[in-house]
Amino acid sequence: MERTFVALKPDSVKRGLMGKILSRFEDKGYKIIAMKLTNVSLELAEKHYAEHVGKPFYAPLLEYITSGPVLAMILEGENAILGVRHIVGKTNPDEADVGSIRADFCTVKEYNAVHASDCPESAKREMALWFSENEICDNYKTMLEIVMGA
Ligand code: FUP
Repeated sequence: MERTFVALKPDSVKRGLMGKILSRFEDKGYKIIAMKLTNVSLELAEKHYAEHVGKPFYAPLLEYITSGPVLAMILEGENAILGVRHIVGKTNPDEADVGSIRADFCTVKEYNAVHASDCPESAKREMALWFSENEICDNYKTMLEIVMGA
């Protein structure tokens, strides 16, 4: 079982798309084990996007991610990192597969609705950056787990 970090960015929150986007992950069967609506400090934004320091879109990216609340979460499931990235779609909505979140809910890569960890190392780093251990609720079973006797 794999865990991954997902964040619905400020455009998703402001446009009232949280429920619709969240349902994509729930419908697929991922288990939500942590979630919070939170304002992102500049310090957290800088740490989160450290790999993009120096790139032309870095400053606007920080401004955007700190411009309003973000719905941060940890999802768990089989091959969750790759599977969630597939549901999210490519960075540029023009290139994202139809049916993916970025294809269906946004038009430009600068405001692309959602973040999802891109590899196990990023997932581990981002989960630790955004959540403390006591915010993780992995002490319950989903209906699927109950039915499967997991
Ligand atoms: P992704 O992993 O799909 O979120 O994409 P990246 O890590 O490459 O980029 C992180 C964020 O930077 C994107 F979600 C949007 C922003 N970005 C731009 O604004 N312009 C670019 O050319 C590339 C990324």
